[in-house]
Amino acid sequence: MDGNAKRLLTAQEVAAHNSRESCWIVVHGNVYDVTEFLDEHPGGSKIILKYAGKDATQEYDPIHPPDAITTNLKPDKHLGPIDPSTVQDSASDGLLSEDEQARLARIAARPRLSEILSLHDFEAVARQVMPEKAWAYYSSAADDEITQRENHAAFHRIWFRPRILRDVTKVDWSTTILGHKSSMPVYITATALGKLGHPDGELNLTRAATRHGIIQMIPTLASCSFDEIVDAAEPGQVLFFQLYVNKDRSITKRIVQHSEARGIKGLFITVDAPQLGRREKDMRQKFEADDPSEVSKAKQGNVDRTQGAARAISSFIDPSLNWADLEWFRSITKMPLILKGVQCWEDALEAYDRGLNGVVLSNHGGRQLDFARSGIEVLVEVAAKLKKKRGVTLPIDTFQVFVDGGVRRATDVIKAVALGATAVGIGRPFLYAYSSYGAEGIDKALQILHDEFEMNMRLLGSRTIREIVPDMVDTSNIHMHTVPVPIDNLYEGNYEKLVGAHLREV
Ligand code: 173
Repeated sequence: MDGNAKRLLTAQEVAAHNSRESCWIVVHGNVYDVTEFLDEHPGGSKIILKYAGKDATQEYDPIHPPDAITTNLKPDKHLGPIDPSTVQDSASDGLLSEDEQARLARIAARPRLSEILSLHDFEAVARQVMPEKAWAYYSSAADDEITQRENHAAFHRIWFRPRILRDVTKVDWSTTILGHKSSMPVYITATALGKLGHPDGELNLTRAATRHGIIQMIPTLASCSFDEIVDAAEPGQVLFFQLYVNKDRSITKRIVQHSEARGIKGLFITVDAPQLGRREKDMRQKFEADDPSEVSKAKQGNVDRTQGAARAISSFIDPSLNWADLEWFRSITKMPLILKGVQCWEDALEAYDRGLNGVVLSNHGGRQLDFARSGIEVLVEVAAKLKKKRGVTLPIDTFQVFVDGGVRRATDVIKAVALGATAVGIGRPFLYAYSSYGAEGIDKALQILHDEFEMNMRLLGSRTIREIVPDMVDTSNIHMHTVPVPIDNLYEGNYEKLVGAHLREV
């Protein structure tokens, strides 16, 4: 709060400032002069001007945390509270609904960051404090969400065989990914619409990646522009790029070559999403808000905004993408090419035979084909078949195998590394960390992972990543999907049950 006492403003006064020349808006009962901010708004001026002279709270909420406006606008632009008695119909004007008041109260009641102990904790907080639409978009997965839960559960079917009496005074969990240093065998994987959770969106991740020496994969459908993200990186900071292939290949060519020119060190071509899966939690939200992002540039033709955020903006993705196209990618870029979304050993070996630089064994966080197996399960068969049929023992530098999906602990990462993965992608947990606590949240999430690595490497008896070997894990049950495992309370407590259709209010 700034020191000056502010007088109450009337709705009529606010309504007079309804143009580009003088633009006031109301958010959460306070009036702001956003005239000078219009062109700085990351989501563009158009969306603000739609609410010039009016209450913008309902539009604002799904895509910004409550303090975004107060931190981004200089104090002299905070004009003061609106006089509620001058607002004709506060319900229809969207002044602080009961739900919103309750959410603000929950934000105020967040645990202190020092009380956050695991990545699960961020999810528990995010679920309660994120705007409903943002939570629905991030947390949702395909159909019955069986694969999403299996991604996590599959790690429970792998058990450790620790080694003892090794001098583990010093342990080092740093590694290299596609030849680039990483402080741990983890990278930040691509997730769309980063600003739904926080106004800085993906930049939270870019900055944290610098601070913690890890690599971020920039998504095609980031809320921030590609160049904004690259500009936010430190000189020399290694970034990868996730690519959705556009039906218009000239657009794809431009994007790929631009990313190479900007120094991107690996192109991860998404191959598990010829069509976006049905994410019913998200679809029930009817994503009608103007999207906050660069994403709009990727849209084509009539956009159906009734099917959730992702489906609304995914029509440009080319379902005709096939193996033959990969030669074209080779002809337009020298970047390492990695297929993201490989789900069986046959396709992994095909990628190997065709000279790709790697694969991500992934089912897109359970958001695509429900009942696809987890990446960690597929890793077990890929490693075995590479050995048997090609005489290759993972990990190798020329064909790196990555896994993502369901990772919540360093032990999950260590299991993947033991089985031959170079590194593991983490997506949702980092979104939840910054959506609930901003930049400090993501710092804390990475610190937790570092702490978990240190302890678990000691307890496992491996001093370096190379010393985490297949003999240290028992995967004999990995393919048995019915093996009972103890209930994982932290995970299950956060998991939001799918619900069926609601009756309309009549
Ligand atoms: O998983 C997703 O939500 C995703 O990848 C996506 C794809 C297209 C548009 C928005 C998100």
